[in-house]
Amino acid sequence: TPPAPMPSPRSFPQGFLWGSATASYQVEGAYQEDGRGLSIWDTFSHTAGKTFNGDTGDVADDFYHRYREDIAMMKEMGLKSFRFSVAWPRVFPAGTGSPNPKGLDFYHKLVDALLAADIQPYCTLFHWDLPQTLEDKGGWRSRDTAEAYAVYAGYVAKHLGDRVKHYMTLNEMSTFVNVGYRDGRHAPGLKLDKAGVAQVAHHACLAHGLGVQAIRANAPAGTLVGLAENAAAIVPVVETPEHVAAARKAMREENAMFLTAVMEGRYTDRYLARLGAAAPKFTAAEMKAIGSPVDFVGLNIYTPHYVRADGSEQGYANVHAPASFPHMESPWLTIGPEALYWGPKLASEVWPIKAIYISENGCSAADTLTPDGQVLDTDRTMYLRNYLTHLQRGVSEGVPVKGYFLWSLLDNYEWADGYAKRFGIVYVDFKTQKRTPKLSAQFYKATIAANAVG
Ligand code: PNW
Repeated sequence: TPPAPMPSPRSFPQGFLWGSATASYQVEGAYQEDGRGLSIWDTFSHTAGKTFNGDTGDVADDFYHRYREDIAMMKEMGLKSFRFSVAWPRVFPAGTGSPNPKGLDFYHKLVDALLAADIQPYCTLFHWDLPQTLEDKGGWRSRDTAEAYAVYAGYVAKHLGDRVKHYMTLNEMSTFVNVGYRDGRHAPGLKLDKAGVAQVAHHACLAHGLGVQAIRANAPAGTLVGLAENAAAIVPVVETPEHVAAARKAMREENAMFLTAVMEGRYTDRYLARLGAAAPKFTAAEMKAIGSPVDFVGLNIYTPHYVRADGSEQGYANVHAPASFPHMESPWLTIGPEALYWGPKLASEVWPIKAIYISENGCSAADTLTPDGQVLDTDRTMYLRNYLTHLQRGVSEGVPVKGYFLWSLLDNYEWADGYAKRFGIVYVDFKTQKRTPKLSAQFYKATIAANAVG
């Protein structure tokens, strides 16, 4: 029985889409099943010294076999939607060429099971598991990968399009490009120079744009297309007109490499000037494709990006976190709940966006099982309550946020951090695959039931 809704002024509009998010490589496992090709994450995680403890996604949450039970859990929590990603190498084991029908079958079954539970599927077409065969031919350094992506995206949209109405092209271009190709901490583990990184970024943007066009060309009319980007969620340190004006400028400029390019179909002058000779090579036709209109914008928001007005010609200055700034279990995960107010608000002021989804928000925490088998994650609950309170402020002021996907449903494979960092509202014992909803799952269930944050 659902908990009795508490009367609260902090309610969300009727129909607000409460969901949770996952990604193929982080939850599925079954990495050699039904003809799946290898991805750059299989290669990377199987290379000694690349991930914490040598952890891989070979098994992960075994979601490939357990999705029915996990969907039952979602239903019990009252989730209205579920964001999952399709593993490109399941569908095209070599990235291009012949599709693998057995690979797509899994997503047919997943989508059918979600709809049977009255949970709306939101499909991400790329969450970092690039087919290894494509990496061998240059990966995102090659423009061909953007073209191959569009063929793959169109193929999936054609086959799932009768039931999946929302697609996100790429997840977090800024993370997979910068962390995978500049810092080398994520697959494929490269440390390219500035020009190399800028070109990879351009090909990612191009894949997004060509993907939008391919999805529209292959799915029924009315299909909605967007992306899920972890754009810098700019927050004015102080809420005064001058700092807010500075924040608006920062929103465009700090996101020039990805979200601004996609929203405007151009790189900002400052971005190109900053790169100088390292600026990407591009054509007008490519920029037009990159700027293909989207139906919605997904924002993955975890941390605040503080700025202040500083009287400079640029119009703002970044304010970096002092050493004592609080963070969650992952050191990068600084706590700034206002990011869920300012991020979507500034995005909707700077660009003409019809609909915004918070495509990810959540946190890692040092979860432990009590002797009687519970996980009392008051820290994660605190984090969620605070962030949702600020999201509610925005929605009540008219910021067009239509839904929220909590990252994540389950503890899962946290990339280079392996299984050491837990982001789920459901605890997973990775030896037995036993699921235990945490206290934060109760909080989320009550929030959904009340359609308000208490
Ligand atoms: C996102 N940062 O990654 C990804 O979309 C998920 O796959 C991931 O599990 C989740 O957030 C938690 O990390 C990020 O350094 C990785 O700011 C790093 C950052 C942000 C998001």
